[in-house]
Amino acid sequence: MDKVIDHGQVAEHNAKLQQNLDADYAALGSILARRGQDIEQLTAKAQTFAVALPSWGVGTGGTRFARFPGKGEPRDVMEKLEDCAVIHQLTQATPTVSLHFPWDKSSDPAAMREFASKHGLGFDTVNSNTFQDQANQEQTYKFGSLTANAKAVREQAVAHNIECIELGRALGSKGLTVWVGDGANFPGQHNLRGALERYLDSMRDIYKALPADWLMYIEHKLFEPAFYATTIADWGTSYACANELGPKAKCLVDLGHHAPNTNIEMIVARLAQFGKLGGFHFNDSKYGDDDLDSGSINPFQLFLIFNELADVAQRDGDAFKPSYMLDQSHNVTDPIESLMSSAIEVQRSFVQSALVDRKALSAYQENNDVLLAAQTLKQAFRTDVSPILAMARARSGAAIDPVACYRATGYREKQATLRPPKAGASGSGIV
Ligand code: PSV
Ligand code: MN
Repeated sequence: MDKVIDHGQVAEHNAKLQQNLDADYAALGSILARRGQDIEQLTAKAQTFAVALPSWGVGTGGTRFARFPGKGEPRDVMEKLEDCAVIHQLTQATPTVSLHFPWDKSSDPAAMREFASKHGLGFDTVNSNTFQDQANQEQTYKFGSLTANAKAVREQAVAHNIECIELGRALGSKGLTVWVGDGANFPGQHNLRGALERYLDSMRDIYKALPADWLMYIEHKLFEPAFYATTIADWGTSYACANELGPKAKCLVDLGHHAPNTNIEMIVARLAQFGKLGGFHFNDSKYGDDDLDSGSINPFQLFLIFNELADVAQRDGDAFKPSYMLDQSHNVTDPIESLMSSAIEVQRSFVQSALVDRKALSAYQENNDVLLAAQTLKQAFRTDVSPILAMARARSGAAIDPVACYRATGYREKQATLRPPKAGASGSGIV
């Protein structure tokens, strides 16, 4: 397997940290043993964890006001894949990349496939983009895409989604995520019910083009860019549409797409209960779609979401496999560092959720012992599983401390020389 970073550098980094890690791991192992938990089993579980990287996340993002490009950021999809390979090499937690079209449309998909397979990467769900106009596009999405009044606009948006399926198929993807910014900015701008009817008609046409082994993920978002009434604003609408469309349509929960204080873990439980939980876009936020690193603002919420997923896994077994993706935008951090940190934070919640004593929790719930039920969750959440995560990485050939190792390699500085800014380059896609 080819490596972007010299394997010797990772080994040298790990050698310096291994002794301390062994001591921390042994200490945590005895704490967990007292609770009847086997650290080896938890480490093996951590090694199975995987979350997809958003191709658009390796570029420096921006806000509605400005974008401050970073040094050595990727200028095309091959360079994005190179950065994704670094993230996976140092974490061994991100084996797939989620592409966004047309941002990642390449004239040489064979080269993409070759690079990916040489570096142990696969392609996750593909994402369509009808929230922006592209150069030389015939119809504008100014007044909507899949919901537009004009049939020609809707047809163009449907055709783009079908093209995304074709592009993804050639790369080995198995799903299409559809997020539209469609909606109204003013009361009266459009007929609320009519817009959803048109959305469903368009989605039916896309659904028909799905290969047999593909899923379609409907991503909802409370607001922005349509501030008055977003057509697919909430999980209820997403669920109703997924139901209308059929078994291959599922709901995707992006953590940043809800009003502050929304109980997202309850949404997860509801969608799972009715067989429509398809997957996640992990990120964190203070206010709305802030696209911050996972676990940076509200790690307890992330843990509670994984606690619900552990409950579903206990009920439904291994058959339940929601797709995990990161979706974040980096304005002030190095995107590679942020994506590594996020992958590890999501993995942390995954492992912590396995620490919950589910039998005890059920008994406390049964007996209305509210305090001990809450403390059962808190005990798992408060347990620092960092040695488990680091040991899982060390055993999988990744870095014990990915950010420190990455900085020591000087990768970013090297890219700053190798990748001088070029006009028209597709930095991150997020403006
Ligand atoms: C929209 O805010 C979103 O979460 C969707 O997933 C998009 O595809 C992505 O961000 C990139 O803009
Ligand atoms: Mn998203």
